Amino acid sequence: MEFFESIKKIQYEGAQSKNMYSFRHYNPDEIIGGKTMKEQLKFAMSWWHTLGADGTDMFGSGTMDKTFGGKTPMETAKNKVYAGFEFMNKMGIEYFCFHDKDLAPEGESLAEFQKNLDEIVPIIKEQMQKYNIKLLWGTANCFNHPRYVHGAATSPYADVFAYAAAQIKKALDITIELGAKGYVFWGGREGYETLLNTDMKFELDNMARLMKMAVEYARSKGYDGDFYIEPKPKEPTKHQYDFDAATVMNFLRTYGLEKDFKLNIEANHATLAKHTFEHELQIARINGAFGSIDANQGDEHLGWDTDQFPTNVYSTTYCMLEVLRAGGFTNGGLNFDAKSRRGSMTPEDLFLSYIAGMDSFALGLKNAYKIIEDGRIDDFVKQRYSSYKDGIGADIINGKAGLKELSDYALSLGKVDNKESARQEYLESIVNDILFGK
Ligand code: XUL
Ligand code: CO
Repeated sequence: MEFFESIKKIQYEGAQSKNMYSFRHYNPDEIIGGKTMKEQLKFAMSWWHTLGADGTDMFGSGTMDKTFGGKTPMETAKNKVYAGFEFMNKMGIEYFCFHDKDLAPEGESLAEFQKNLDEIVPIIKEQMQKYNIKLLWGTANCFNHPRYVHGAATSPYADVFAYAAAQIKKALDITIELGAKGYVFWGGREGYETLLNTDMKFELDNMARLMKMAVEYARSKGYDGDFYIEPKPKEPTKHQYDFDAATVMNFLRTYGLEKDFKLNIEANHATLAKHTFEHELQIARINGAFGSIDANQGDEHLGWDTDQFPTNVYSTTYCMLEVLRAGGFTNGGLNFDAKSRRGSMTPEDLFLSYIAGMDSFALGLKNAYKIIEDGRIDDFVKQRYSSYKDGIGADIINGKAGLKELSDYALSLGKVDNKESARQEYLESIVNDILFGK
């Protein structure tokens, strides 16, 4: 059965094409920076948005039919598998990501949920082999059900902690079974609404405990991939413990988890934390924790997580600059944690949305590579710090000069003025010339 009959496989046609059901910029086999675009970008489909999100929002019900013809929850779950693989195949997407709950209905009990998963996972495995599509990462949804109202690992109630542990164990089993090299923790309810009822230290300790258990369990099953934390400052809780990349790094080091964990950086989460996407990526990179990316964008006028498809090419350019500087993806990739707008409700919109996102990232990759090749920005930065290359600067770096020596040196200098320009506008113009100059 074909679910998207009106759509043929999306092909690269080049920038001159006016066919919006083609890639104008993403040419999977074109080499950029020594690798094919496909290898550099490692696009992944998010199961939840793509096959699940039906346009429901705080004020209205769904505008899209995501049952894929299923008459029962299990039939829908099975049809989603076939629809999802048809979609990925037509888009030329080679990876996907899931939450346990996206794949199969929870039913009436944990045992029933696990039984349902055991029925669906072999179908997914068979489709993965058929289309040569891989799993980028798996995760457990420990935030949606009312039992998680006060948290999962950070719940004050031990039974809830145990339930989350059971979900994570099963999600890890599936992730390992399907051969992924990534497992994500996004702490949707791991935060607080008010400190008046919260023991923050206890909750943070428990969050680390559950992560340690996950690492120990997965490693005992031979899993050699990465674990990721996905930072987000707020929403759904008022304050989330995984606030931003720097906060998460501190958490990982405090609890000795930094060897097993990297970061999964999401664009819209960065902006909610009042950071740029590239800031969060750079924090991950300079801490040796660059892992994977949830590709989307927020709306600068709205203070919540809109999960829009990324079309801002400056943002994809600065993102890909960070990815290239990090040496590219290893186990991670670009997962479209993005949904078509509530008003973009047809199946065609799903394709158009993904094409828009993939083409925007293809442009970002090409631009980022050009910026590196051009070299003027990197040279400027290098030059800006060149006073540390020799003389007193080198003594500071090599530990040869302490406060006493520096004080003596400074006294010998007389007046110290700093008239060096930071040249921000000049650098922004270089970026524009590279992006838009002929
Ligand atoms: C929520 C979010 C999640 C994670 C996975 O804001 O980004 O979908 O990516 O749980
Ligand atoms: Co995400």
